[in-house]
Amino acid sequence: MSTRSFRWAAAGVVMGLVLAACETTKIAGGGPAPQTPPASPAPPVTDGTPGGGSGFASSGNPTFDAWRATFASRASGSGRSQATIRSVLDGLVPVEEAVQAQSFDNQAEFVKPIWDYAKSAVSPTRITNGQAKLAANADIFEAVEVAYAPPREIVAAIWGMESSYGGFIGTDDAPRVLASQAAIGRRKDFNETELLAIMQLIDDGSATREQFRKASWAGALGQTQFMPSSMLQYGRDFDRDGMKDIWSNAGDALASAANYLTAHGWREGQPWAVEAHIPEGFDYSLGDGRKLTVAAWKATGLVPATVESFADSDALQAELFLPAGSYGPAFLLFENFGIIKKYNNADSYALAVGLLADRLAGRPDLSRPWPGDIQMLTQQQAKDLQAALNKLGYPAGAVDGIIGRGTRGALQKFQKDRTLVADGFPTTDMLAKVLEAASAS
Ligand SMILES: [Ca+2]
Repeated sequence: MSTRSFRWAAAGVVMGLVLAACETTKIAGGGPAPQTPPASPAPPVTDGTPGGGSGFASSGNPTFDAWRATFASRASGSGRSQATIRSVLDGLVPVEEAVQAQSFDNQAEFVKPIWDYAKSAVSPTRITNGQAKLAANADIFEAVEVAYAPPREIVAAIWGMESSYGGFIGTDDAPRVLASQAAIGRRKDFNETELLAIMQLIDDGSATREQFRKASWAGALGQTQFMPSSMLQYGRDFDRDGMKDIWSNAGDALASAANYLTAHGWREGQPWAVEAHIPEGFDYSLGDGRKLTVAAWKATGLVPATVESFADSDALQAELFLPAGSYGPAFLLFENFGIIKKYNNADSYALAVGLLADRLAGRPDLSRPWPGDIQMLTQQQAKDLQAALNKLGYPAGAVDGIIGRGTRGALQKFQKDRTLVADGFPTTDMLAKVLEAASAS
C-alpha cells in the first residue's frame, strides 16, 4: 500500500473500501497515545505555560498535549531544530475525534463498479482542461519528459486526478490533521513519520510552515497530493529557486510526480495498457492474473481494439484485465499499470489515470462502452462471495468486500471448473451459484 493512498477515501466508494481495509490493518498495529513523561533526550525547556510541561500552550485536550510533549522530545532527538518543532506543533488544536472518524468512515451499502470511477475521471471537461494545460505548460512538460521516464500525458493525468490540474489543493493544516491522528493512536507511527518529514522539509528550506496549511483532510500536499515523506524523498525543485513548491509551482509539482514514477520503475516507452478485442469463444479464464507475452496473447486471438499494435515488442509480458467481465472493455496490462498503482494503490485509480492519459495523448475512446445496467453486489454479498470461494478452495484472499483481481481470478477458476463463461464477473446469479456450491461442500 502506498503511503499516500488513503486520501482517496473521499473520492470514490471503491477507493474508500480499499482504504478502509488499509486503515483497519494499520489501526491494529497502533495503540493508545503514550501517557508517560518524555524520556531522554530532554524535552524542550518549559516556559511555564500549561500544556503538559512541554512549553506549548495547552490545546485544552490533555491526551493531545501529552502526546505533543512526548513527540516534540522525539523530534528534537531526531535532530529537528527547536524553532521548527515549535512552528509545526505550537498552537495546534486537535481535530475532534468525531470529525476524524467521519473522514475515515468508508462504509457503503453498495460497491460501486470500477467504471463509475473511470467514467467520471475521463469526463469531457477533464480531457479538455488537460489538453489546455498541456499546451499552456508545453515547455515544462517537454523538459520533464526529457528528464524523467514517463510520457507527459501520464504526468498530466495524475495532475488532473490529484488536484484538477492544480485547481484544488486542499485547505486543511497538514500538521494539525497528522498530529490529531497520531495523538489518538491512529496510525501513530505513520503520522509521526509524516510530521517529522514536514519538520525536515522546513529545516532544509524546501518549504515553509505556512505552505503546509494547504493540505487535504488526510495531510496530502499540493498539486500532486504527496504525503510529506513522499515530498521529502521524491520532491523536486524544478525551477531551482531553492524551494520544492508543489503547491504553486507547476514545474516543481510535475517534476516531482514524474520523479516519483521514475524512481518506482516506470518503463520508458512501454504502454500502461492497451484495450484488447476479445474474439468469439474466447477462454475468459486466461484473465485470472497470469502473465503471458504479447505474442502468446495474440496467439489466443486477442487483437488491439483501437490501435495498431499492443506494444513495440511481442516479448513484453502482459496480463489480461477484465474489469467488467465479458460485459465491457478488456485490457492487456503492462508493467506500468503497477507503477501507477505505486502512486495510489487501487486498480480503479490506475485505470482512470491510464484512460485519461490516453485521451490526453489523442488516442481514441474505448471501443466498447462500460455496462450501463448491472446491479453490483453489496459489500456484504462481496464478502459472502469471497468467503465461499475460499471455502471451496479457490483462494480469493482477504474477506474484505473488495472485488479486486484476486477475487475475480478465484471466481474464474470456479466458473471454469463448472464450464460456465469464466469471466470472473460477480453478478448476483453467480453469487447464488457459488453460495450453493459452498453450502453443499
Ligand atoms: Ca522550486
